[in-house]
Amino acid sequence: MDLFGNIKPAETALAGVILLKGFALKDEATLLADLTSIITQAPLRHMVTPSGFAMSVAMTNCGELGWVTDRQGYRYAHLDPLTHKPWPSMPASFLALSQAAALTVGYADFIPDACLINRYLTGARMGLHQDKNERDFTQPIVSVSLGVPAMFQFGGFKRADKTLSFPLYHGDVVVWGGDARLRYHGVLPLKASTHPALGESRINLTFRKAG
Ligand code: MD6
Ligand code: FE
Repeated sequence: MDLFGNIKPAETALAGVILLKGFALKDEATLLADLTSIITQAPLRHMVTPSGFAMSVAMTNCGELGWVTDRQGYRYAHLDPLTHKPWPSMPASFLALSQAAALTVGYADFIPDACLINRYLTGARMGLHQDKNERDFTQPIVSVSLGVPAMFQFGGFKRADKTLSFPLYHGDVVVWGGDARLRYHGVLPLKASTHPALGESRINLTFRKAG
């Protein structure tokens, strides 16, 4: 795994998971202002899994499509089930950041139509899962971490496979693609901590070409 190595474009498609440390830091102020505007229009909420449990992570979306879960299953939807309105459009700052990150590791034409926004408070976690509700697995996922640090778990292609954990800090961006695209991954329970801009929370933005 080439996770902490230097970026070597010829190898990135094989390695599949690239950590760009601090890549989003320069855009912090704009990202946070745009985030506030999105959450005002489409509030964070605890969605319910198909088996009926409320998720500990609160979620919302922006972009043409939003990832949702309820008793009917996981899917992408054009309308916010809470407001019955389209999701807020993807801010220019979000689009530019995700495209710059994708381009940095060799994806020249990443056009995300979905940005899932996850908010973790102390103790919130995300169990091991695969991201497989998207149409085209040759498209990468770009993941932006803001706020308090979290331990990200990265596993194999079966849920029971061994995992590695590594910390994600404010401003880190991870690009997933290629061979890594369908690996199991998750987030360990968030440790209590405070960030100057985001208080006790961690925000994760995941950009995808879903449709
Ligand atoms: C999170 N992220 O970091 C959850 N999935 O809060 C994900 O589930 C994720 O960061 C696919 C690719 C990148 C990710
Ligand atoms: Fe995921």
